[in-house]
Amino acid sequence: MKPYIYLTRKLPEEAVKNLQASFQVNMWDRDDVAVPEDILLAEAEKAHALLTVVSDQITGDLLRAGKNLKVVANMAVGFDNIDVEAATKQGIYICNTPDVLTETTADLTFALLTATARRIVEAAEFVKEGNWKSWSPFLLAGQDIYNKTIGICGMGKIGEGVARRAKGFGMEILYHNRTRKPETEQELGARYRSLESLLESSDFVVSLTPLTSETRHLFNQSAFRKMKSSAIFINASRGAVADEEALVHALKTREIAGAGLDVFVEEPISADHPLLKLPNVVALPHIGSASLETRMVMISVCVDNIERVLKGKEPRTIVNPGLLQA
Ligand code: 8YV
Repeated sequence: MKPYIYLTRKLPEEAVKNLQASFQVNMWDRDDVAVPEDILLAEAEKAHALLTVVSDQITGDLLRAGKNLKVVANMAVGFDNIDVEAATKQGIYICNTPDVLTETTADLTFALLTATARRIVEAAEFVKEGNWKSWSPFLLAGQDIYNKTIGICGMGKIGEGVARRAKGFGMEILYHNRTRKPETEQELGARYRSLESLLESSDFVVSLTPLTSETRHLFNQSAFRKMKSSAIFINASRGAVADEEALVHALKTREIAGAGLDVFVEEPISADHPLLKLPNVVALPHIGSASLETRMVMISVCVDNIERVLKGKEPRTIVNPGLLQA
């Protein structure tokens, strides 16, 4: 019997064919709706490997039910959707896709900053809807980006990518991180700040921090109050690092000027969500790493990790390295 792999999303035919050469493969092939929890659980009970995405909740119960399960390959660098501790106890490898999405996600983060500051989405809709009747000096005037101060919260690889782009725009770069990054400070002139000082001094506050128990609701009412009233908040990490209710309040009362959001607490976000009713919000459907090239590489990293584990080798990108020593 060939080992059984379950893919929670539709993958390109080529990738599925390659896997089918050595494995039995089944996948959730609907793009309009995510795999329901009960089906995912039933598949996890049978599977030797799962290929998942960040909106799949890979809970301790699911992992414990996966009696044959050896590896979960998550098509993302983040893995807050997975109970890694439970996986480690069960001896299940959790793999992610670091590095390959760094530059693509930094591109999108900077594009979101640009779109929000210069009101690009609003302006494009304005033209398409036939509202452009005359030119006036302040028609859709936004904010400058060059020479402004960017505050990057979470100076990992993607944060560094955003800092490199900011340097090209002549921005002053501040950052906050668990640990200081002397090389980044030297290379990019980034300056370390406490969170409070970063919030107070930045024109653009950019969240690229992973979601952990420490970063949940890091951007809360008190954080938004510390920001400049002209500040723009950009979130390209995880929705729950911000308290969305506090964010709506800060945007409505103009405690801050705008927000560019690629991530939300609930994804997909409901069209009725108060954040989507605000004119000073640019909202995207979690497309940080969504370029054709990068998504293809992310898939091959996942497939490679799965193949390696099912063939008795160590995976290349693993988030519970404790297992390697075990
Ligand atoms: C994922 C992401 O690609 O890498 C991450 O952590 O959030 C995105 O790049 C996307 O969410 C699909 O899982």
